[in-house]
Amino acid sequence: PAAIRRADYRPPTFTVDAIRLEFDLDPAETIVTAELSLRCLTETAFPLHLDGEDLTLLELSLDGTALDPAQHVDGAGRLVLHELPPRAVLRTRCRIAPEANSRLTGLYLSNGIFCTQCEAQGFRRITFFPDRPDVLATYDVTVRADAGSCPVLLSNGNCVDRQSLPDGRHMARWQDPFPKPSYLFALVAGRLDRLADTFTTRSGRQVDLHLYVEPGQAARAHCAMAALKQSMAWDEARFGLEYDLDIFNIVAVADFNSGAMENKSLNIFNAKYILADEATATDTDMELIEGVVAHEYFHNWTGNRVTCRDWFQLSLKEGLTVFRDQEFTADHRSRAVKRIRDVRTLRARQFPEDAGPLSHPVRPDTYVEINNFYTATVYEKGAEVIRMIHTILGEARFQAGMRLYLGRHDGQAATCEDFVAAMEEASGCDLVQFRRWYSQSGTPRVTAQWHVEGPASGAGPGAGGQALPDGGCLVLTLSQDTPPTADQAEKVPLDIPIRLALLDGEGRPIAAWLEEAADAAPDRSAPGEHLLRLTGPRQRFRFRPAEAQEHAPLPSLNCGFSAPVILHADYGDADDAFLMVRDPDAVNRWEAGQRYATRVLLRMAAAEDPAMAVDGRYVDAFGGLLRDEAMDPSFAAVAMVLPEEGYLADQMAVVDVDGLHAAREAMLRAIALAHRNVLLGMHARLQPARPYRADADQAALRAQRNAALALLGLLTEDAEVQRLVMAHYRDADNMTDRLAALTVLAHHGQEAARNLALADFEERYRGEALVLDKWLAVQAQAPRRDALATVRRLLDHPAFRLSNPNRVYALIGAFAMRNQWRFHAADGGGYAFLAEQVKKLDGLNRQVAARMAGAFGRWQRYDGPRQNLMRAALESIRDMPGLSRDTFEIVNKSLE
Ligand code: DPP
Ligand code: ZN
Repeated sequence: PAAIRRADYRPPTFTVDAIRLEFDLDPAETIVTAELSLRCLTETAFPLHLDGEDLTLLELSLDGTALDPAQHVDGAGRLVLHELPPRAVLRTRCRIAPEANSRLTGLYLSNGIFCTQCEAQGFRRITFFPDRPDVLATYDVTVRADAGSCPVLLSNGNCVDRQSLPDGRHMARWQDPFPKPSYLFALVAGRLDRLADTFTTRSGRQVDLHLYVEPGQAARAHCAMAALKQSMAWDEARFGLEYDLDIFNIVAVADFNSGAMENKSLNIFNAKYILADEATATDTDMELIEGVVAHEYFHNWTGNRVTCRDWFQLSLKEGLTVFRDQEFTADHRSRAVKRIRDVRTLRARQFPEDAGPLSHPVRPDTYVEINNFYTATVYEKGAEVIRMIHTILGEARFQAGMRLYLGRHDGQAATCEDFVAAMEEASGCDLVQFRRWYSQSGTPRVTAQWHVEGPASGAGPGAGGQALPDGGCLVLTLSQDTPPTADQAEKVPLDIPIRLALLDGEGRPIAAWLEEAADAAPDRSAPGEHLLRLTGPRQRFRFRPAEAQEHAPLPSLNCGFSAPVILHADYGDADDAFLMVRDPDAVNRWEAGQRYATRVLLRMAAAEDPAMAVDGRYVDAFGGLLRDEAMDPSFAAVAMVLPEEGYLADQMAVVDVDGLHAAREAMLRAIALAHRNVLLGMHARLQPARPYRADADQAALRAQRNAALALLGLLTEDAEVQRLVMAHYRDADNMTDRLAALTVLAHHGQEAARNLALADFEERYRGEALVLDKWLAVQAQAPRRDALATVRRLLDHPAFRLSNPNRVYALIGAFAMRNQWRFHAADGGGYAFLAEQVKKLDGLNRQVAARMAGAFGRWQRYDGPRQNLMRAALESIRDMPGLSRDTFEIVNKSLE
């Protein structure tokens, strides 16, 4: 399959001003009639190709003259017109088969509900069309279906007509006044229950909010509805952006490839990101639901009103909208903890992507299959790029830039360059070098060194290297380099915004002047904080404290994770032990603990017997965290989690799978043993209110208490602790607590307790597909020697279905991506299993297959025997006859 290049972009030769669509819905044979008002944009526009895929063209006419369908469809399935007047009306009648559509793109059936997914290129599976985001048309859509099986008929925009038809059918007609690209088209028809509410915008528009779910599920839609209203209010308050129609619909379906889709006024969601109540969803699920509902709603401006010129610009809408949803969550939950979670996600998913065979810039230059580019780089790193612009400009100037960008490009298909240009113009800030973040792949490494200089000499360490006398200064040297990546050998220096503070011996920020501050933007964050811009390969910054200091100041660098870089700094264990309790920047306080743990765990993994090499000083430092009762519980909960095995693996030249696992388990056990009573006390003290309340404060208490439980759970032979875990499971009045205890029991419990809990959970939630996904995932992630055998057995469980993406991610994905120890078992069983599943999936749902194949991406980082096994697995996939373009691209790049 041929690669598509950004450099080859050409504007369309024809556009479609308006499209009228008529659907006669039927599971096996749906008839789609389309009338396109075509308009020529250039002198020579022929031949015109309209995209089409898996369509049977029944009739074709141009300006009322019938044409022979057989003469106008080429070998690639496209509709070809050799001659056209400058304006023409093209009418097509096509047949499609929704019930045979297992790829879940285009028009398909989910539990008997007709629904669509058109991003990125699904519309061509519905009708012939220039299926590219820079062709914007108005849509007029008539849907006809059986009234009994499809009482609800929805499309974008406003409903303008609704009538009964003969033969038990009925119709609805929808018109969307906003011109939109085809990827934002949506249609839903089926039997659905509705939760209704309203929202009045600040200019007084009353908007009907309708949330559609499978019958009987409406009571579980309240969390999503509340999130929607909160999002609408927040976007007005923080970004000044209002909703623009009188109706906003959300539909939740069971079978969906991604999280959700922002179709104009008719968002379609994976039910996983809508349905929640305390009995079936955890606090984390609810936070995710809020975030996804917000994300899709925010797309109405950043994505829909201003869309992307081409798919290389995907981050224009995704990076920006992720930034917006992150800020939404930060503004009404704990900002620091939200940031820590996002940093963790970035490191777990994006840094490895940048360092592996699938690396690509935020704005890619080439792709084979666009669906493979809905990546952590485009989304999460894209959001980091927006966040850095926000950091450099500050909120007020950033918002001015947003107003200019949206005002200038409203109704258009824009580029990343358009966005940066607007930010630059509105703020007066120079972003010339900064633009490289869009074009350069790879994670920059920033190295920091510092020393004290005395007043007289101006060189060498200050008195004794410790104190900083009057007139002395702290010299900080920052250097950057980006290692070559699979897609780009040459790298250039980036414009990296580094927030930092200098801390005194008590951890308080010192007031200091930055000398030679030419590159520094004015300070605008916390007092004593500085914002540096590292633009060259190596720069020195001299800070002169306002007063003499008894101790050499300790820099707290990259506060709030101001730049998505890998920081190598001069910190030792003692510095980190200090910073993990004293750093006033919560993100860096967490960071210090993680850095310290990482160092200790890597040392342990390298030892002959990791369990014998436990670092007692780290265990003590961890105790300091646990005993700090003043600590915000939501922060404590994240600070009590050791770096994951996958992250630790990324820090090694050659991954030591077994050593890392042994080291981490040994450290967890040592912490639990040493601090057993503190943890028991924490578990007893942090009793959330009963009955259950979902709010953030209560969720934080549960999170910290469950973090204590998870540590205690390592004490498998401690009868008192094990009774406590069982009681925690049994007495839970919500899913957060029940799942926390189930996880402890399934991962570390003794056989009898483990089986009891797993059987109870299975029985209790029989028929609750989304809850049983958790049950599948817990078992797939178990650090147990029999994990693969269990996963294989669960493939035959009635709760599992290979055709449903959520089931696949819960079982196969959890095993391959979140059970590093077992997936990478030395016998290669995990690899053979994944290859088998990818091959089965590819014929069913190529997007999901390609995503699963990505789990092999890091194969070159393992030892020789494992590399051979993974390469063989990849080759066996690549050589499968009829392999999809999607999976081929991932596998082939991995092998290159
Ligand atoms: N555009 C979607 C989203 O990220 C992806 N399906 O919201
Ligand atoms: Zn999005």
